[in-house]
Amino acid sequence: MTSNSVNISPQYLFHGDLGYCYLLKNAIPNPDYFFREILLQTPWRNEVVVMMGKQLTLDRKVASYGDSGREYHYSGKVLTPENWSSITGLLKQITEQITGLTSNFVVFNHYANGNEYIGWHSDKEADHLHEYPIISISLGASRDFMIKPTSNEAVSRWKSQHYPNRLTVELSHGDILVMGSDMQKHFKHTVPKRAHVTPIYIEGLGQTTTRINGTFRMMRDYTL
Ligand SMILES: O=C(O)CCC(=O)C(=O)O
Repeated sequence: MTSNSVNISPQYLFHGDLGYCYLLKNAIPNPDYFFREILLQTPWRNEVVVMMGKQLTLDRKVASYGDSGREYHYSGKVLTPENWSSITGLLKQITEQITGLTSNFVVFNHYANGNEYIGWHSDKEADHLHEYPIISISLGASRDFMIKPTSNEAVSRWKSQHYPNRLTVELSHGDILVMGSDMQKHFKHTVPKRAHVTPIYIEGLGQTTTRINGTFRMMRDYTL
C-alpha cells in the first residue's frame, strides 16, 4: 500500500510470489448509504453465462461503470460501462484513498439471496492491466468468498506448505478485499450458493439478504 492509504491493518489470506490477497475489515465509511444508493441507482441486468455452448440467464444481476474507451470482454460477451455517476465516483475515490490503489472500471454484482452466486473463475482477461490489483468491496449481507489454487505451481506449493485446498473468508458490509500480483494466474475464486444468508438491517431500507459486490479494476484503453 502507498502512503495515501488509510491506516486499517490488512489481514493477509496469503502473500508470496504466487500473488497476494488481503482483507480490510469494516473499511468503507457509511456503508448503508453506499448500499442504498447503489442498489437504487444502478441499471441492473441479469448476468448471462455460456455453459456447454448454451446461454443461461442467471438471477444474479450485474452492471458496470468506467472511464470512456474501456470495455470488459468475458465469457463471449462485452460489458460496456456507464459513465461514472456521483455515487460510483465517490465510492471509487474512497476505495482508492483507503487502499492507495487506482482503478478505472468497476463491475457490480447483485446477489439477492443465497441462491445467487458466482462460479469458480479468475479475472485474467486481456482487458485487465494485470499489474494493478483488483479492489473488491462488499455491501449488505455477508457471504462466503472462496479461493483455490489452480495452476500446477500453486497446487503443489500449497500442498507442500500444508495450506488447505480452499480458503474461505466471510465478506461483510463495508469490507474491502484486495487481490494482487499473480493471484489471477494461479488461483480461482467463487461466491458459492448458501442455504442460509443472515439478513442485515440497512438504514432507510430495512432487513435484506441482498449483497452488492463491486470489483474496481484497471482496464486497457482501446481508443489508444
Ligand atoms: O462477489 C464477489 O465477492 C466476487 C465477485 C467476482 O469474483 C467478480 O466479479 O469477478
